Amino acid sequence: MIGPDVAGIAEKLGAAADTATAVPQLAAETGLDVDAAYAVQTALIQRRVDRGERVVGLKMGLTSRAKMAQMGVDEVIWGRLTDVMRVPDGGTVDVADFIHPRVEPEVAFLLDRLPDPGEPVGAFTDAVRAVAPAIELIDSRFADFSFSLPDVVADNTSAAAFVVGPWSPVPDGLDNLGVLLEIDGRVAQTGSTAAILGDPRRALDEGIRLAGRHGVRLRQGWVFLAGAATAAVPLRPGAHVRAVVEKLGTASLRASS
Ligand code: OOG
Ligand code: MG
Repeated sequence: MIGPDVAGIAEKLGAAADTATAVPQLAAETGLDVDAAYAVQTALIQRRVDRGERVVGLKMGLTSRAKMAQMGVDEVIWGRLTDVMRVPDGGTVDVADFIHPRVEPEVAFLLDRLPDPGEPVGAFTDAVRAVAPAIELIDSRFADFSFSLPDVVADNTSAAAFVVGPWSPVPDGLDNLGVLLEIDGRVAQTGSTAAILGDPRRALDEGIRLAGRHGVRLRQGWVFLAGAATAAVPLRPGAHVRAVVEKLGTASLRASS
């Protein structure tokens, strides 16, 4: 049997992102399973690397029930972050660059000395040099922001842009910090870091394990987004977005009008 056209699907999803044009879901029609979807994601990232982008980190998706419920997919997934996706803290994004952008509050880790694949993570403070509040801007390339598990994996887990706030040393507990997402000074979502797999530190174990299955090893100096603590909120032109994480501070971005 001939498998799905990995290169062709990657080209289609890459072009959809480049032109900010939604495409219909494709996994069911092309027989794409989760493993083949990660192969598409790899090809999609290679396409970016070929034009000069650099992989600078890894992101987890659907690590909270709030997100699983919002998206109707109940598996933890991971995707790649590149330098071009990074927006400086307080920076501005152009909503016209995206199809239907949404923002969500996250916790970021700055990776340090990581264990070899297959070894336990050991001390979190060895593996992570610093932590920060973060905002992820997600933008599914699928129409209506609606997808199956292999669709969203192939689409690099909707990754589009991210903002990392100021780094702090790893605090004693990360497992129950209050999280707020504010839009134009109004609270849009509230949650806790406990929503992220019970403790966002667990997201790192999952990231190492799940990416390792596909031969991807996390690197020192990479940014790691542990996953949203709340549901995502549409980003409107002109909006000012702040993610506030107790003990860690604030990350912010603006959408051009
Ligand atoms: C998939 C990506 C989910 C998260 O933090 O849970 C994600 C999506 O919701 O489009 O990034
Ligand atoms: Mg996210």
